[in-house]
Amino acid sequence: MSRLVVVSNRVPVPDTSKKAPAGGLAVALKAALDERGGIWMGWSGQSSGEDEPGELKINEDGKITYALTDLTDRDVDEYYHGFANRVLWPICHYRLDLADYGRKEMTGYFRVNRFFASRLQPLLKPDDIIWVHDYHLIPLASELRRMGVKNRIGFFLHIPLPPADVLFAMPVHEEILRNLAEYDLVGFQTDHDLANFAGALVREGLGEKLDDNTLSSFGRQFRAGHYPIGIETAAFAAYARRAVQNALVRKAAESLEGRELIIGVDRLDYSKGITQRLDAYEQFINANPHRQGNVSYLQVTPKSRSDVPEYEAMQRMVAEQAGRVNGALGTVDWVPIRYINRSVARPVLAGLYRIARVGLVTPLRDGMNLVAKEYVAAQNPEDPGVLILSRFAGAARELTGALLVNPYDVEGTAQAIEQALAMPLEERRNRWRQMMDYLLVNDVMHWCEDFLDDLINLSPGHPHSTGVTHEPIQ
Ligand code: ADQ
Repeated sequence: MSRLVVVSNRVPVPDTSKKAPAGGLAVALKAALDERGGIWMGWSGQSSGEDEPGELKINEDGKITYALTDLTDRDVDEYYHGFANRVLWPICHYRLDLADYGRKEMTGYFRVNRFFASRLQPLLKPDDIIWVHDYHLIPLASELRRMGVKNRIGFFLHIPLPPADVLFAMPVHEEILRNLAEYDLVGFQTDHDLANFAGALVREGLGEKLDDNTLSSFGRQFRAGHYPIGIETAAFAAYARRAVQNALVRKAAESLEGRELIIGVDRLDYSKGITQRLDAYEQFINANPHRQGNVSYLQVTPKSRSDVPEYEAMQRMVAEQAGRVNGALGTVDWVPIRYINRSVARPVLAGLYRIARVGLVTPLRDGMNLVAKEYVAAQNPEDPGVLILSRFAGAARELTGALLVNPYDVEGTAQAIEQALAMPLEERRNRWRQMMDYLLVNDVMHWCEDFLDDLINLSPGHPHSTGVTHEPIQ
């Protein structure tokens, strides 16, 4: 059996000092690595200052070798904060207004990918299967190919791939498409992302679609598909069942004093639609006086990327907004919004989802959104809550038992909150059962196996290269 080599920007090296369970993606990839043996490589998250990063930091754990590298300050600035988070992230989330494109950052992005490739290449064996993750590392296959690596290489994009008109606003879009075409298999979260990718290639005359999953572009034939990521459904449901005993969850339940709980859980990010959601909640309260004092909205939002200015501003804005709504609507014995600005341990999170009658998941754009799936998995089958889900989350392609909303339509979302709270038990059960059955089958292990099977079983003779090469960006 070939070894598996996973490459991702950050690597969840197991921390034996912490008992907290890892997230689903880390569990699934670790299971695949445990089975096949292999390497997980990426950035250590640390900077070497101005000096060139030293040797790879190698950590062996059973059949897995974790290989981490530091980056210089300049690398972190240009590759990570610069191009990945201030160009690719906003553009892929349809936020052209927030994209801050600069040649220096773009060059840094390609340079760091070349650097990652140079560190990985000496570790590779000829029949290793390589699986690269996410938007930080799009050029990795091109760089490896240039170094003579002939292994099978797959790529999975965790975030959305926007339509041509949005993507083309990025001056370097052709290079990004060309780099994606260097993989043997490119995976997206949804059929829409896949269609956008194929559409962008065809629109620019850069490629053609040979069949639903085969594309030809830049002198290569390669495969592309959609592989919606899942969660560890059964394990998450078990946490949630047990979490009823958790002291923090019990305290939270008691503090509700019989009020219905509405929950929102997101990384603090403009793509998650938090401010529109708070507006919708305010409208819902104003439009439904009988709910005043009888519901509580808990928003759990750990800080993320707080050294990027947009995120710092957002943090202030959300805190102010929650404060304003509480000031305007709250009473001496009722706080309409409870706003927590940090992360919560997974078992506690599972328990909070379970005691919430409504899960409010309304991103303006999201590759998948695992919170929506976790909320469903955590419900009590006898008395499940209702998921309100943005139609612009990848999860909406699968979770059709949710109340689907347009998060830009604040009044519509407000109405959905009332509909969810008023929903009869039988309808709640039917909607939940349908989603849960789906999630039990389509869990994160299934996602991982599905992608790897397709990558490993590409038809013999693949890839087809016409031998056309292109110059690297310097
Ligand atoms: P993210 O944008 O980070 O992921 P998401 O899919 O919602 O978004 O995953 C967030 C994870 O972090 C969930 O497992 C959630 O439980 C956890 N989390 C969020 N807030 C938390 C809190 N306060 N405390 C503890 N845990 C918290 C990217 C893409 C998504 C895609 C995933 C996976 O942007 O669209 O679904 O990758 O492919």
